[in-house]
Amino acid sequence: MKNFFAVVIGLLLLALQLVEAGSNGGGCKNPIVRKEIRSASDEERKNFFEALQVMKNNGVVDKLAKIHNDQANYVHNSTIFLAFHRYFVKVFENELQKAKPGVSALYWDWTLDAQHPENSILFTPEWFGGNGQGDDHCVKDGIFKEWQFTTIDKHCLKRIYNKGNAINALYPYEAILGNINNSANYDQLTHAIEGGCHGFVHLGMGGDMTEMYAPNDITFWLHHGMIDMIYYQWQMVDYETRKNDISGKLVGGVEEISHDTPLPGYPDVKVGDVLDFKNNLLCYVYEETGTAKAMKIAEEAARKAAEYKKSQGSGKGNSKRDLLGGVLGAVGDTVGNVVEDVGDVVKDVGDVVEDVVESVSDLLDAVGDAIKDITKALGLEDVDLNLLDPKDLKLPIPDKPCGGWVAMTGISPALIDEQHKQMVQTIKKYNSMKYYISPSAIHYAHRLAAIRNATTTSTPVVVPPRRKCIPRTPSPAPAYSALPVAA
Ligand SMILES: [Cu+2]
Repeated sequence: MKNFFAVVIGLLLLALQLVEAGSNGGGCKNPIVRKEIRSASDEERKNFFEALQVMKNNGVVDKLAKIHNDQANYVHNSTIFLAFHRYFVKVFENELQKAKPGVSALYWDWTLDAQHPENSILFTPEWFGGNGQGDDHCVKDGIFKEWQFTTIDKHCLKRIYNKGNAINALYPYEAILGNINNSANYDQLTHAIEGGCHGFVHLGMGGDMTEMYAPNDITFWLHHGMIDMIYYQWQMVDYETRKNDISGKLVGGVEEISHDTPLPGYPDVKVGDVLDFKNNLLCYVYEETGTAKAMKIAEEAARKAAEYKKSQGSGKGNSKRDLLGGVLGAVGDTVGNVVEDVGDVVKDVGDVVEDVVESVSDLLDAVGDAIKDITKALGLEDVDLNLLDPKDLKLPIPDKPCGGWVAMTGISPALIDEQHKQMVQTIKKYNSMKYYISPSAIHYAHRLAAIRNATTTSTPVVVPPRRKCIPRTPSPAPAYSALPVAA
């Protein structure tokens, strides 16, 4: 009898394990939570920075930059872009945890800085420092200002903002949502992102970020955390269908990607291993910054406000009725109680007028509450929109990416133009909504308040705007089968 129960309990435990395994593809019970760097606590950021210093000291930072540089031709301008970089960020995260247990990868939601990226808190002396200075464009502030790199040669960290002291506007979340909604499969998404929002960040910062050893700049990892989160958000729209979805051509445009395709630089890892973020190997989730939620609130508020204004302004009947209500109201005060019928009419019209008045206060409330709600969704304290230059209430149109960079990546200029066109259309659509306020604008108002109250400021350096792109030779497109086997 004792044995019988032992067997039953054993079978039950086995069944439970199978259910567990079947529901999440393995034992990913406590996924790592990846946060936006500004949402992380001071303690979490401190640990992250300390882990990075350990990784710099033991050569890991340089090793990862070299891997990216060596595999560059196989992992860009190819459908493998998102899959490879997903795993690459995971490798980085594993190294962080080896350096300091409990540290996870963080990401940078640059959509919040889309309007004026150079004013982001990330580029302050207390964080990653700003633009490069002097003839060699070395970054001379920030916590890692002393670092020297070894890939390809010995050098300081370089940044050369693409607009002199400023960075070309980045994709706002409105345009990212467009990418997510318009991509029916993995292949479409990966190309939309690689030649779109991804390139703008590299190109905007310049220096090491526009080289294939970009991981020298720690912001590379935060940027690719964001890129991976966009992929994650796209998968979450229909997780069951999209968790292992893969399609498209590898570099060279001949071979089709499959779950068995080995990852460049990591021949033991297959593409099929790095798609589902809930599997054993990856096992993480993202804590989102609330941009998607904030946008929904902003859109709804704008729609309501516009609807109300339209009914009030263009509907001539309405304003006549309002006028009539006003007149009858005044008359009604005196004669209403004399002639009962007229009194009733006055009462009816008065109700209509009251409705309208109520709508006005509703409108004010709606817009006021919406701003509060958007701010809350973004996890910010109250913001003062009066700090904004009125033009910053709208989203700027980012300039087209630089031709030299386009050549280096090997991505088709026609595809990059198409991505840019779509993004411009999306931004114009939102800018045409009179009462729409982008989460980017709200966040920028918040940032401006912080800049105003800052006790430390970096010495402004005058850098002439770069008008021309550095000419680049297009990368040769190797056949994927020529993939070198890593040592
Ligand atoms: Cu890359």
